[in-house]
Amino acid sequence: MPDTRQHIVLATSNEGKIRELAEPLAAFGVTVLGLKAFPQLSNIEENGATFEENALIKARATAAASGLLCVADDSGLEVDALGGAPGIRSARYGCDWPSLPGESRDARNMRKLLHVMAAEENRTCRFVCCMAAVCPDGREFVVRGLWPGRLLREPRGCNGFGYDPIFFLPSLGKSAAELTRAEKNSRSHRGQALRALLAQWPTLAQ
Ligand code: ITT
Repeated sequence: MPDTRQHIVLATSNEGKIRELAEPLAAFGVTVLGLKAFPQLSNIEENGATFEENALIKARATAAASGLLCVADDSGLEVDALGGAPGIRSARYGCDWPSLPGESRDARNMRKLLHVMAAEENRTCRFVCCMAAVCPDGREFVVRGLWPGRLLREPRGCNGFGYDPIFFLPSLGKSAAELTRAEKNSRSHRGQALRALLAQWPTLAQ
């Protein structure tokens, strides 16, 4: 049985998210377990209407099943010209498009978004991350991070995951997939949300 003070569960099966969060939390002496450690929880239905609701749904279900402090995030890309889409549907955005042979879920999502946005000049967008922590005693915390950028017209770089290769940072002249993990963490929506959560860590981990 994992030690309840030194282990937390990150309620995600997205390896990219686990990689981004495990490192900063290790500095607090905290080991991050992913959902793989709890196979009975593989199908939590994210049926909330907002990032906040979905993060809480995942964190509550995982806390109840594991008895550990659970952190979940719900995140996505909001494109202004599309009224905030794909938003909470970011992970599944391309699932109504046929896959090319060997194409990943992330690659299909980007291919659809670049096609839908092909004739659009307004390319402002932002990554949003809501992170929820649910303690074994039922206390709940929710924080949010925003990362503004512009949508590229073709993918650049091969770090990161998801929409990183088409998310451009004008101030750096690079896409998010051209940043190292540390460079991304220090700026990203998830990094901001995580820092807001860590600022409350002594209260959370009581
Ligand atoms: P879990 O629900 O298991 O955590 P998921 O990938 O389904 O994994 P979300 O529901 O939060 O996660 O969907 C987020 C999607 O938004 C993700 O799959 C990416 O397509 C995109 N996204 C979120 N954060 C991102 C980031 O830092 N870089 C690139 N794309 C990101």
